[in-house]
Amino acid sequence: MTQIRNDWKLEEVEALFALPFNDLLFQAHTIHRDNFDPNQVQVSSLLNIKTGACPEDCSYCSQSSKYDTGLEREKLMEIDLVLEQAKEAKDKGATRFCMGAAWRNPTDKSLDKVIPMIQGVKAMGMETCVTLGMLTQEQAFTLKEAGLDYYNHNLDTSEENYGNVITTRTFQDRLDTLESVQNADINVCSGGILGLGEKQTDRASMLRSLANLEQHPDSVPLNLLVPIPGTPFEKVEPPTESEFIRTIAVARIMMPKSVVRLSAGRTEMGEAMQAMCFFAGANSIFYGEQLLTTDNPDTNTDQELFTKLGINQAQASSH
Ligand code: SAM
Ligand code: DTB
Ligand code: SF4
Repeated sequence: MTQIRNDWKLEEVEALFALPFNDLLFQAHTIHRDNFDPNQVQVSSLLNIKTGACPEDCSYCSQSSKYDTGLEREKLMEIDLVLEQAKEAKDKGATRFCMGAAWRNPTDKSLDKVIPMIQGVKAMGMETCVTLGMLTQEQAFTLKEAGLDYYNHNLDTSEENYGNVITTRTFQDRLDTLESVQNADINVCSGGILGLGEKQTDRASMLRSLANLEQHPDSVPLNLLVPIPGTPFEKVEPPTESEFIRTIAVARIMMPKSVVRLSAGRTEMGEAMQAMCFFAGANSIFYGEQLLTTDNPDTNTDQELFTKLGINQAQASSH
């Protein structure tokens, strides 16, 4: 039986990273098989409902107002357009629709506008997810009442590396929001980005923070940085393929029942790389031509990949 742990020590996580690649992958894949159908992948589609002019200074992001990335700012989208996009995503096979906003935090007034979007998407029979920045406890309860299934809020990097990436909020702020979301009994989606100039120990530390949460995140997105011209991290050396795959494998071992999402960065990954990520324990992707502001593989390419690998798409679970 799989044991769920919340007491990982950094040395233990580093020891997993240090295993020979085949031993690490074998261990991760065995745990994956014990807990999931190894040939099933969940697909989520993303929509940026409010673009740009974000007051935060996240050094990787196209939407921060601190950097000139050439992105046009846009107001919060009208609900009809959002639901049209959700319908399109559903028709293409997505089971979850995730709406993102370039906010530090939502105001209560803006939250009131997002709620009918959540309800509209849910009424279509899709799972709902939003990522709106920091939340108060009260706002988390409001979202729960609205029927929200998942809240995405990434730790992004290790506590130790956090100040090199973002200075307008703290790692603790992120943990506080995750706590409010879990208190409200909303499923947590939280992960991070690789390629922020972090060391392997930072990756171990980030996964440790996720796995040592009182409850493991239900979903763990692992993003490969999409380099954005104009941001401080535009030219950072990316991790190697094996480093990225190792991180997925370690996440799978530490959080055996969480859905691990192979997230941003897939346009730069070939078939074999993605196949290795699925073997290592990834069982979800972002699906659809756009992430938030950058490109994602087109759906035909992803369908072909699934066919070649014999992968089935998971159905939406009833919430
Ligand atoms: N503003 C909210 C927040 O930061 O929580 C929600 C939207 S924000 C864009 C959602 C997540 O997208 C970030 O936490 C980060 O992990 C990811 N992200 C943003 N830009 C990225 C990039 N260039 N490459 C990879 N992941 C990125
Ligand atoms: C997550 O972990 N990755 C998604 C989603 N959660 C919101 C966002 C990826 C953004 C990639 C860069 C962009 O398109 O702007
Ligand atoms: Fe704003 Fe989120 Fe981008 Fe940070 S990651 S600048 S909070 S939109």
